[in-house]
Amino acid sequence: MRLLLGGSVAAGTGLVSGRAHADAYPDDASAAMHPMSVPVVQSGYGGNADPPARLGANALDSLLIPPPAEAPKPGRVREVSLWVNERPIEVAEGKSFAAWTYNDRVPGPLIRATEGDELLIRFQNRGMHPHNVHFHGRHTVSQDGWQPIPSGATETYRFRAGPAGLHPYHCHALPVSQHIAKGLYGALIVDPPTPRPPAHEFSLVLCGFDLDGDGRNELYAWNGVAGFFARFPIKVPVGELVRLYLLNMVSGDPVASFHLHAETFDVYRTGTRLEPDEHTDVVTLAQAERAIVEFRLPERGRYMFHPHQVHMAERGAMGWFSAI
Ligand SMILES: [Cu+2]
Repeated sequence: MRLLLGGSVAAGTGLVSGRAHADAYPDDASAAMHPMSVPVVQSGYGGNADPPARLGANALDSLLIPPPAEAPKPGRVREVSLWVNERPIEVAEGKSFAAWTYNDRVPGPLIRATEGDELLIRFQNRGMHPHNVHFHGRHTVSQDGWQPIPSGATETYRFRAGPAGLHPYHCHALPVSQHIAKGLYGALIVDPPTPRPPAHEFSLVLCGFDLDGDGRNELYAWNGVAGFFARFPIKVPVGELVRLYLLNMVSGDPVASFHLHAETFDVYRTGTRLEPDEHTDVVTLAQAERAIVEFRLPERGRYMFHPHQVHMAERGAMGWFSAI
């Protein structure tokens, strides 16, 4: 149930073998030539080359595949270390972005808890500016996290995870627009006490990158690397339940959406209820909005996905599911 990516991933390293992927998918080159993937892929991975390990490590690793859901356990404490670093990251091959990061990546680490778990967030500001971490969802106001934590300082946040759903976390230091646009955000999955049905689960956080500081994004990326899923499709088995945790954290564009080709899906907005809110093929999300979507792909083949703000798709946010 766990790993169904294009390419093979060496456990714990995030390294991806594009060659193994190409063996399994001889039509890969044609996918890379799709018009929506051209701007990034042609200046990026360049045909059949393996993706650089540093890019694979960023996009894959633990960002795409959530850890398994766990049954509730009274008194369980989940300790999470989050540190802020202000450092350049590579957001496409050869494209550097002067990011502010949680744990040296954009988006920050994918966190998972079960409703009622106590989250103990150990925060460290290693940056030059004041930062913090503010979680969406329900918690006591004393742990809301909007207060600035000075450069070099630490803070601890403690609260019970809830409600069940998908919640963003992000820096709330001023100006918040800048701190989010620089990359300080991530996703928290909170599982309900009775777990959702077994599924092939993937987390996709949509990012926008303003490389030249003109207030407009030049690149868009699911999980931080533009063009990645155009080149390396996400493999899923035909007919089996797929669950996506979708979060839009793009700054500078009023909305973004997730559109799936050739199939429709159930939408659970914010994931806070167990009955779907709608059945569609496009779900639109403003910044910090999120949705859990579920579908089954009925036949072998490639199913494209992308924001239907197509400039985002053309600048790195188009990808594929490969049903096998
Ligand atoms: Cu900040």
